[in-house]
Amino acid sequence: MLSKTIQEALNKQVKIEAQSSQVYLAMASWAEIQPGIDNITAFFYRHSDEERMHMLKLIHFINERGGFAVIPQLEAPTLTFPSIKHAFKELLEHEMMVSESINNLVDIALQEKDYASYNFLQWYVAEQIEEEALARTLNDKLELIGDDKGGMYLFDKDILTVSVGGGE
Ligand code: OFO
Repeated sequence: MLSKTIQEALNKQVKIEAQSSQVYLAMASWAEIQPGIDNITAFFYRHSDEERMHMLKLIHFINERGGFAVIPQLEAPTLTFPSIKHAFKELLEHEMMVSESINNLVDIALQEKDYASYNFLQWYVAEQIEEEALARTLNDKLELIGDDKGGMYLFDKDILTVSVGGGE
């Protein structure tokens, strides 16, 4: 059985994962109407789907442990971006915020001596390491590319092979 404290904290994370999915969905829709970045567009859509999986995983965990997963109201995401670089910068900042939130949640699980939740959350800890590293790599590449159109063409080509992270 989940304590009230851990249940509330897990539900807060449900909202953050749902919000992440919404944020990347908005990036995908914006990218889709920009010329020549089909693979970047697909990357954002994939990322949005992955975040939905992260949210669902939490929802099932909460409900299976005798809690109640609350489907949250979300905030409006950023809809348009001055450039692709700006969108990826926002993605990195967002992931950093998510990592902080997961770390906080792990702390709460320990304080509550809820070792089942602690164990469950390790998957998210590992996932955040991967997601942050990926976001940093992509931002570094974009920094190198600058305004070079050929570089952007290659970036779009390369991102096709990038794996966004597991939903399992
Ligand atoms: Fe859910 O991993 Fe990104 O936010």
